[in-house]
Amino acid sequence: MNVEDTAASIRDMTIRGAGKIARAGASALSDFAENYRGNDVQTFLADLEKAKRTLLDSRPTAVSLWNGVHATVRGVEDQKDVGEMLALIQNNAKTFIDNSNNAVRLIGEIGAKRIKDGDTIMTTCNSSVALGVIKTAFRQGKDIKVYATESRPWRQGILTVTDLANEGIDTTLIIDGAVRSVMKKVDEVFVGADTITSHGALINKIGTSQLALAANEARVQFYVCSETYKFSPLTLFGDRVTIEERDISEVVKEGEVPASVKVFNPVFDSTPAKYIDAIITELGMMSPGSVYDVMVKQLGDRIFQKVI
Ligand code: RI2
Repeated sequence: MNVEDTAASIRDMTIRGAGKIARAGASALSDFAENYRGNDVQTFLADLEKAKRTLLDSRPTAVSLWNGVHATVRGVEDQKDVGEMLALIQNNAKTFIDNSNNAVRLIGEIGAKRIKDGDTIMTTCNSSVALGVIKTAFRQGKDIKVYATESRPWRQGILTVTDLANEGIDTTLIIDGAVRSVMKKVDEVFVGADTITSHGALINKIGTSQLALAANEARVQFYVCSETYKFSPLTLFGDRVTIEERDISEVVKEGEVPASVKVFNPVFDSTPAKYIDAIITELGMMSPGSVYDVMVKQLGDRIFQKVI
């Protein structure tokens, strides 16, 4: 798919989920490189910059997209001609996508070990990584039950319960307001991530922080399932994560409330590190306090380059 169509599909959420939009961004740049005709280096770099911007502007919150796009163009300026640049972009994109898929599989295997036979689990929204953990545990023969929140306003919970039920898992859909009440029955919570900051805060679907608070109150383990490309290098340098606000038509129909009523539709929230028991990554299970070290190690010398 070309860059503009990919960006439009990410914006209107036809392509959604933090991992998926990152892979889609990498794939769009790979297609851009494959179809590029021209051999002037400066023109190509300007066209590439425009393509990057189009993708990055599609949705602001999930740093996975930023990391996927930047991993795909890494090293381009060190190549000697456009041909080498195009080959590098396609190669980088393939590496990023392969590593991403592999990370999701590894997290499934690591996370599944936290689930015991007979456990009841809660999840929110529709995280392919958290669902990978739950499905891996089920495929290992563990008898589990899952409560999934509806996740207004987009109701991604419908996708989640459909996926789990198709797998044969005992699945119950609850409305978002039922989280605290149902938490009494739950053994572990598994959620995904859109971004994790350098100080270990989780940015995920709106309502996740309420889930974490309710889990903390009930002494239920709260696990975040996240590939390390959801760790935000931008936050190392003090940047705040932009919380996406979407159109109010996602919340109310036209004319449903008096015109004087304001409607606010933030679609992500922040869960402080102190409410997170562990982050399950492809590098293993870690505390939120380890995020800084992992990020610095992964960035290596690039930490001295301009990342903003
Ligand atoms: P995976 C989703 O965002 C949810 O917030 C979910 O937890 C997160 O991406 C991670 O998804 P949205 O695109 O990468 O529905 O685990 O707004 O699939």
